[in-house]
Amino acid sequence: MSRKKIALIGGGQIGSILALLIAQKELGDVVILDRPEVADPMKGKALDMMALRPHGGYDVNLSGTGDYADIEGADVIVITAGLPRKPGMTRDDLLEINLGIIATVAENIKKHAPNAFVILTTNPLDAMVYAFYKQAGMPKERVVGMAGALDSGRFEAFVAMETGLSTEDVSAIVLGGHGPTMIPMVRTATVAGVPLDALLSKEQIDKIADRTREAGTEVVKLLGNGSAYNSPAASCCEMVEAYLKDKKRVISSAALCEGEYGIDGYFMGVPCVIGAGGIEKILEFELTAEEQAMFDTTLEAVVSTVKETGL
Ligand code: A3D
Repeated sequence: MSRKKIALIGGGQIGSILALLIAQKELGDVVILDRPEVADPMKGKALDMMALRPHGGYDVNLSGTGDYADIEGADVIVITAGLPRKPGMTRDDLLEINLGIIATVAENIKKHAPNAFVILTTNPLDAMVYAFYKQAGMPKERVVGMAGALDSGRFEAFVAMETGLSTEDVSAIVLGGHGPTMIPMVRTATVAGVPLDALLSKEQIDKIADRTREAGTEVVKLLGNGSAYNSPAASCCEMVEAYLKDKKRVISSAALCEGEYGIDGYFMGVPCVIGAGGIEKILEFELTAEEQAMFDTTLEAVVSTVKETGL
């Protein structure tokens, strides 16, 4: 039985951590692809992680490359290629340059690994996943954006920090676009089934929701150069694992909605069942009038960024 092949397009901050996480979980062999001019540094990163194997207790192979021929037949692809934000930049400021990068990536994936399950992180996420989908011509079940997993994780982390309770017991989801209009779903969040409003004041809950919406920007400001990478890599790894192990995990992800939540033809952060079929299902539930109003606002923001792609 051969191992699964996982290609990472972009071996920067997220790509590097993700390679290590995938290796430690032995999800498959990892190919890290970046621009041809940095093929050697990619080979160096991969070799360093090969040398970590005796300490890390894993046996999968890692390799680095600048040549798309090396991703031939990949089962899973995670695209992180593109520029990250610098302090003062919004995600939308990255649109033009990252759009060009995604076009090249889409063309090469179509050629070398058309049967892969593809996860994107490149920002502005909701527009980049749409652009990739339009250009790669792959089925909607196998194209998804990673954002909700991270945003939901941040929400859960802040609830755990504020209550002093275990993150293991916090269950919370963030819906909508990956930007300041995202919707931390306060009403459905619980700690082991106990609703948030039984544990925290309205003021505390509002503060957590606001911090969740701005968590990426908070990290960008503190880092001073680049954006968050550890938690995004872990979020991608969770999605890769759900697919390869057919786990039927429910993970908020940017999936193509065709009627779900009243959205038609846009990728939006919604609760997705991820298993061997890729995005197997989008789970729908009724929103309150207030939540629906927030959903309308986030959809407007996504549509406006997508329109800027001209696709
Ligand atoms: P970074 O460390 O700069 O890595 C990006 C890598 O992409 C670099 O190694 C580049 O050399 C490489 N690259 C650039 N152009 C190409 C190309 N044409 N082909 C192949 N590789 C290329 O960034 P990062 O890893 O920190 O972030 C990657 C992306 O994810 C950025 O766009 C971030 O804004 C985005 N991001 C998204 C989230 C979400 O939750 C959606 C979170 C964090 C970061």
